[in-house]
Amino acid sequence: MQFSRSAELLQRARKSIPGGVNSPVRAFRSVGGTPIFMAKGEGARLIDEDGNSYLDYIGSWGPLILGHRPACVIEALREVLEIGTSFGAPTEREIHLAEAVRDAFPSMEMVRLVNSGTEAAMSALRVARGFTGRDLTIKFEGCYHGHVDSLLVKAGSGLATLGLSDSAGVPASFAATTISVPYNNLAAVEQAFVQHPNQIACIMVEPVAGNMGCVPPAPGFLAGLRDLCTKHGALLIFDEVMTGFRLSYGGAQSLYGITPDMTALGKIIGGGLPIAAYGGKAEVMLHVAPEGPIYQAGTLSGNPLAVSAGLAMLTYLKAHPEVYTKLEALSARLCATAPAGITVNRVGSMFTWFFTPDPVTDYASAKRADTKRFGEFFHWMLQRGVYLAPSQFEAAFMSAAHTEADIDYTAAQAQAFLCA
Ligand code: HOZ
Repeated sequence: MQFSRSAELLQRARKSIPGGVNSPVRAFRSVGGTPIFMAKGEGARLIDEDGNSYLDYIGSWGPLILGHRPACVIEALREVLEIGTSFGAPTEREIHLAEAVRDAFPSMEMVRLVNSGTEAAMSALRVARGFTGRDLTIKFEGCYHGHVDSLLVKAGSGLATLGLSDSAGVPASFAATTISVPYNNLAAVEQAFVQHPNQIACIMVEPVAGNMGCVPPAPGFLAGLRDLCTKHGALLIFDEVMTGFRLSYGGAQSLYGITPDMTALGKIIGGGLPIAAYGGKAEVMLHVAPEGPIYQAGTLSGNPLAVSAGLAMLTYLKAHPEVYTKLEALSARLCATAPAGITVNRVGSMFTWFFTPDPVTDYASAKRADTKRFGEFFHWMLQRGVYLAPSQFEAAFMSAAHTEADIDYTAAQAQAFLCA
């Protein structure tokens, strides 16, 4: 495979965009080589600027649960173009989307639409602080909640990929409001509550971690967080930006039967366009401006373009529960082929091949993976037309546009690498 056009574009991009990319993981820094510039997506495939075709297991980092350009979303976008793209004023379709979210996530009695997962997490955090009158947050090492200042502490995703534990530019006083503890470690959470009585506003957690690679919650972990929050008067916030509408229509909270106080959503609720949401109990959300004193706003929030795409996606998913059966079957088929020396973590259609023989249950165990070997694997697969996340510390995502033949091809390429 040739990547000469991508290489050329990178040279040009680096002159006007830091690193030539608009989000750091895309730069291939931890796997080496040149990021691939994409020209087109169709179904389960991406075509790059050199004309190479790939089976796509990134799916725009999660939202493309139906693959690229699903007919329902494209049709909705065509229709809305006749009406307008952004009014900065309320529209009826925003109500429909908020109702669809409430219907799928009964814990979200009230919903506010925003534009990205970062905004959703940041806003939920502010609301938790404003509502409780407390300043501290518990988060988990290796979890990532967007590039919110105070949450860039031992964060996963891009920071993990680049080997950074914190970001420059975050004042120490902001970082000091975050207590970071190991994922799946209830004792550490309990200790934090004991050490900071009546100061912890919330626990922010990815109910299935996707940003240190895929790491499932241990049995009892989420229920334990729920109990601790209730006991100590803190809010439990589920960051379901990745898991919402993916692990099931009602997300991880429906899958595991846990009711958080607040939820952040993104990715799928935009059907591939930028939109996100946060919400929770009405008694909490009624503290958000203009009803209450916690300020949060946005010109593009609820714009008709993204709302229409999201609504089309959610409507389709609700009407087609067989999508989830298919995703489960395809993902199980692919992950069943895990060879010796590799640990495969999977929940539904999110999964990671960790290059370590040992269980991966938290950030420390994820970091024991052989990232050099992962980089070799990544390029082997790329050369054979399989596009994986260019980082050991990201999840792979299956789409309903993948076929059994795609899965068998992917599995065969992976086996060939591991047996070579
Ligand atoms: N940090 C994002 C995934 N966890 C990657 C975003 C992107 O590069 O688009």
